[in-house]
Amino acid sequence: MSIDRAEVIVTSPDRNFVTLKLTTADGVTGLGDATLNGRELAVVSYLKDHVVPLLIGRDESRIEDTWQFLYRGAYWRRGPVTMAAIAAVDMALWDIKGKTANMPVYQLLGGASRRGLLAYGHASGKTLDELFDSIRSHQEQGYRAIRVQTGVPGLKSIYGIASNATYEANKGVRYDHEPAQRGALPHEEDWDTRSYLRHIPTVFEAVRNEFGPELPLLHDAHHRLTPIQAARLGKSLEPYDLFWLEDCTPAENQEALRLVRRHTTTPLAIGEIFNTVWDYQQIIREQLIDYVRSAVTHTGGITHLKKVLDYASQYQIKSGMHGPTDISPVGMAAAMHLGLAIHNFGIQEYMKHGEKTDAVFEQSFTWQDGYLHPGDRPGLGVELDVDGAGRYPYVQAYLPYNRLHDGTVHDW
Ligand code: KDG
Ligand code: MG
Repeated sequence: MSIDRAEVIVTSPDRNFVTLKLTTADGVTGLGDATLNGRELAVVSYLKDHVVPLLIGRDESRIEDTWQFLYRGAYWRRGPVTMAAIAAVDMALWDIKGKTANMPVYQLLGGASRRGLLAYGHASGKTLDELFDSIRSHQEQGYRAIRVQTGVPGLKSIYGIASNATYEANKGVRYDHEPAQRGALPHEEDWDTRSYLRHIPTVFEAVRNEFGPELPLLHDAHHRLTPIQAARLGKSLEPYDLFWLEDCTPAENQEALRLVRRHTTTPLAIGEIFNTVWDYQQIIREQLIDYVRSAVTHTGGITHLKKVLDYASQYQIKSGMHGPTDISPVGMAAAMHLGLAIHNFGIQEYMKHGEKTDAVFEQSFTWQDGYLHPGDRPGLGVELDVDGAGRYPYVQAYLPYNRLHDGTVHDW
């Protein structure tokens, strides 16, 4: 057996997705997600120009060997483009292996460790009333854990809240809180850390008063704080018992988390922009985080993220895999299979895709009472309607960026 065909399919039903489709000599197909929000075509080129030619004729059963060949063989290691491309190959090979074995991928990873995956959704609102409505609507949709993002007085637009600009730029087509906007240039947002730090604890106090102590609440600071500011935020949120505070600092400075940890017991989640186990080396070994946020799509696939999570498990650190709308249904399926199988599963982020996306990617997962399950179809359980995908060509889109009031570019 060998890989006969490798196609890179770009489609933009509600937003851009990059999918690798492998076909073996006897006609078994496998899908992998290679979507890198705002930089999609870089991964397309990496795959088409440099990876696809290497895959033709390879034995599709050799997943680990192919991973090492693509990682070590490139000489240039790590980085989001490389690791998204490798992830797509890896997922597609697991998909093929599952179909060949007639088993869902989670069975190949050791079988189910739980009945389903607790998932959290994104509630947001510019005002408290809007936020409360959004939380209630998420509860009605079955969510048992909810991320809370709000507007901050004095700031026009802010991460995590659907802005009118986003909606208009996308010509009325957007997911609830999809931050990438279609158009030739990125949208500018504004930021002020002092206003944010004053406001957020009051929001969580109001949410706890309204919704009680039980509901798991999460919050994403989206890389914007210095270590001492993050420490202060974590401390000020302690009375509201967060499930986690995410990306409190731009975490490439791993040592920064030591300072944050010294001041707060609010659990910390980090890693959606990380792409290898080496990005986590210090923060896992020193137990500076509680949840690993990486997506299968951006961390070299199932093979590599499982290694990260196995390493994390030695320190009682759990998974909290990234699952915004820019992870395609294929990437989400891979996360669900991995999350179902590992022991140290924590929670899964789950933002629903749009109707057009769900029509192009036919999926087997279930969503019931706040829990996800990948389903029992052999492989990953996702099929791509290639003709349908062809009806939605790539549309240029960018993530926004931030400026402070004096015009300085700030972390977004
Ligand atoms: O592409 C960027 C998004 O994936 C990111 O902004 C979403 O931070 C995010 C989250 O926690 O879902
Ligand atoms: Mg995040």
